[in-house]
Amino acid sequence: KATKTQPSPVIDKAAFKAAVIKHLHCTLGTDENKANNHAWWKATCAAIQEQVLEGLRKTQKSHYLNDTRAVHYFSAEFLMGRLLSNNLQNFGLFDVANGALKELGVEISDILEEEPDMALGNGGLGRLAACFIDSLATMELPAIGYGIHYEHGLFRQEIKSGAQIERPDSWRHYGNPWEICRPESIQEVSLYGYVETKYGDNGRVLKEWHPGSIVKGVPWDIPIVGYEGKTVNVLRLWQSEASGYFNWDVFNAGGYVDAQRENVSAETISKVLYPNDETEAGKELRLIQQYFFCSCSLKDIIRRYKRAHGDDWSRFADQVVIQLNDTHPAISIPELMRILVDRAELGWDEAWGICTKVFAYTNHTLLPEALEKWPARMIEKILPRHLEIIYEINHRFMAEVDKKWPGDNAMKAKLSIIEEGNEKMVRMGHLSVIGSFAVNGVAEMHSRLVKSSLFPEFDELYPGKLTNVTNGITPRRWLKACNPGLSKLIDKKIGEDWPLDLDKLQGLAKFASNKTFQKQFMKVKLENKELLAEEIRKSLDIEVDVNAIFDVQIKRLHEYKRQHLALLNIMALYRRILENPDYDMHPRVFVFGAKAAPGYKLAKDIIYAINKVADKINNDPRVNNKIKVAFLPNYRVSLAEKMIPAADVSEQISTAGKEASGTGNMKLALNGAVTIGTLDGANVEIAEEVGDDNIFIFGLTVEEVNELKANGYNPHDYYYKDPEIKAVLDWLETDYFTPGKPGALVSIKQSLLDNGDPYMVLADFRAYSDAQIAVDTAYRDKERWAEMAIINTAKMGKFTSDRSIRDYVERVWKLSPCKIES
Ligand code: 26Q
Repeated sequence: KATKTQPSPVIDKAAFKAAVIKHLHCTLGTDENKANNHAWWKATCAAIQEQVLEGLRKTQKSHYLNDTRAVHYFSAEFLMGRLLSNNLQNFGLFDVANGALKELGVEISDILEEEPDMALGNGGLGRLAACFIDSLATMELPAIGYGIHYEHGLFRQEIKSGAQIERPDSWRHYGNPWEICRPESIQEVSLYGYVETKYGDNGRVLKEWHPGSIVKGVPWDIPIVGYEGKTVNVLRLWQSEASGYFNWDVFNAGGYVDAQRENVSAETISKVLYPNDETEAGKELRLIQQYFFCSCSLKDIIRRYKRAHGDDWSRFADQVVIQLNDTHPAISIPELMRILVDRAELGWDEAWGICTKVFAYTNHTLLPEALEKWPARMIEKILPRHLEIIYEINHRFMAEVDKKWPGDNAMKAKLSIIEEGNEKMVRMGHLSVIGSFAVNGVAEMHSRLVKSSLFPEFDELYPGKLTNVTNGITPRRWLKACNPGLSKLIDKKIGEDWPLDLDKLQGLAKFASNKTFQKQFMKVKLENKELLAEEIRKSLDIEVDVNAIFDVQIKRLHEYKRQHLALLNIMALYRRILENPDYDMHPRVFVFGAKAAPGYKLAKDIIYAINKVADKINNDPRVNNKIKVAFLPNYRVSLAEKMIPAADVSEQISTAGKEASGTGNMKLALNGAVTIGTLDGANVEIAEEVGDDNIFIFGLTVEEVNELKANGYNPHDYYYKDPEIKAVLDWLETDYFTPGKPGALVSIKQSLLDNGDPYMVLADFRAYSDAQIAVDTAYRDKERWAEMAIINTAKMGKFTSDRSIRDYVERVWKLSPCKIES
């Protein structure tokens, strides 16, 4: 393990101040008198970037000289958030910069707010990639992140009259101080066209792809600074550009002009991130995006490999491991086969041997609608040679299946990469399992379900290939940087080495029942709640009581995550108060943050309903401030950093079996929030760590969900049996929350009754509502609650992303750290 000290600053306050002023003058062409916060922010970034680039150069040199094996993390999304505070922390320069800026009359908190989030991801999967590259750099592991340089990240959410409006996100509009363009490493990517079959000497069949168009991939590097600043790895993001080069061969292909008309323009490819978290869109541009960044990245890797090893492919799999973040980069598998077979002219078996030692695949979902499938016809049009290769992979795989299950055609149909039917589809999950040497789920329970229900036959066919790596989060961002109050308290109590060895937090457990420490811990929580209260006031003009329970649900909006279950409970509480003004409850503030996919009607209706119910409750004097509801718009990494430290209660209430892992659950518990949740995803492991007394588990288990489904779940039973459920659902049909617009919220009731309540909201309602009463009771015992909160922080050691990376390194990647020579 790394040394256990705070990073020691590489430069002092005077030097930092001088660097900021130099950049104000020489980089930004302004001066101390004219500079606004934006200019100060940029100058500060430039000052720290000097250190970053120094570290980057040393790292790249060390990796090159040591000819290190490296992991290449392929991900369509990297949800980085802001980088300034992180980079300062990791160089141990936060206090230095704070002091320097103070002397210049600038508040560091103000300039940190100037940085736009790098929101190049939808949610959990993208943020996981960001936490992983932080841990990789911190643990001094040779690693590169590869992805797409989207011009527009995830849309900015505005709320107009309660409804979500999407606005473009232009994160680079005024320049990004971190990224470095590398025109010397531009790659070309082929698309469309046709395949010519030729016969070489010795009768070998040669395939030549004559592309219809070629686009350029321009790499932008974002340096990734490890804690203590020793290793600086890179995140390489590809931007598409027109190449000006056109393959005229294509005119030999019939029907070309027709096909050409539908072609996307080169610049469009990296224009915008698809916002469809957890649903398969099947859009041509999305497939082109995936192929574009995979092809650029593979060529980049091969160029680097050849520089050291020439044309000797025998060591490729020793030097290169590629982790596929879900199936989004799965087209890499046939692309590497194409390069090896068609370009390097390796035999199929040799090429396949290399491929299946290079790729590993992480599955993030069991939801059928999220499993990627592409029409074979679409692949054929865009990547004609790749479709042939996929068929060849499948042909050989079918022979394997026949060996294991002779004559079993049903089994072949089930396992085939190709789904037959009206329209032939390519199953990217099957391709990924077959083309990888390791496949992992993201939490114990999820991985068990991957084995038992998603890919049981693959588990039989390839024993040991399917495994688990429980997700994690970087404690540098999600405690040290976002919660300075708690971090300093922890430093004082148990020392400063926990950011690199999160199990050290265990040391807090023995103070959990210590009254003085409880007071200190809850004082920090209160201060964080005051900051969030201020944010809520500024953003929504809602006054909240900081002595209320801050109950936080932050995640993408999806039926399976069941924000509407929380909403029904809020309505039930409201109704109880209206029926009994003395209804006994501790004041509570329900805080939400969630974006809905723009085309996901019901998800948007739920956002609208939360806002409409909020309007009514927040302004109803009969509620007497016992309940407030605050939906904070535009949930994103930088907002999460303000919400998480202020949370008392963490809502993790997905239908059991649907949330692969969850990572927000870990961030909230780490910051001393107590979870109310189902036995789903990583909640199960959080419960194991904190113990049953320090978490509120409720609701159906996976087994019970399946049993209820099998026996014919009927939500109407709950509607008629439970008068409160009936009253609350009927309420949605009136115009009580939407004056003059009766029925505006009815789609939620319809989905829960007429549409069969696919996520069993009604089945879990009573258990949830009772668990919330238990939370209320527990909170009123101040000492007991403080103890629970402290235990939650103390027991989160397992969920550092350093542990996840350690698991990947040992079980999958087989990497060694590389010391950086100074
Ligand atoms: C698919 C097709 C077209 C366009 C977009 C997409 C798409 C994009 C993003 C599909 C899925 C995603 C993201 C999925 C995701 O974030 N999954 C979450 O991954 C986390 C990290 O493992 C888990 O903790 C969550 O449980 C899981 O939901």
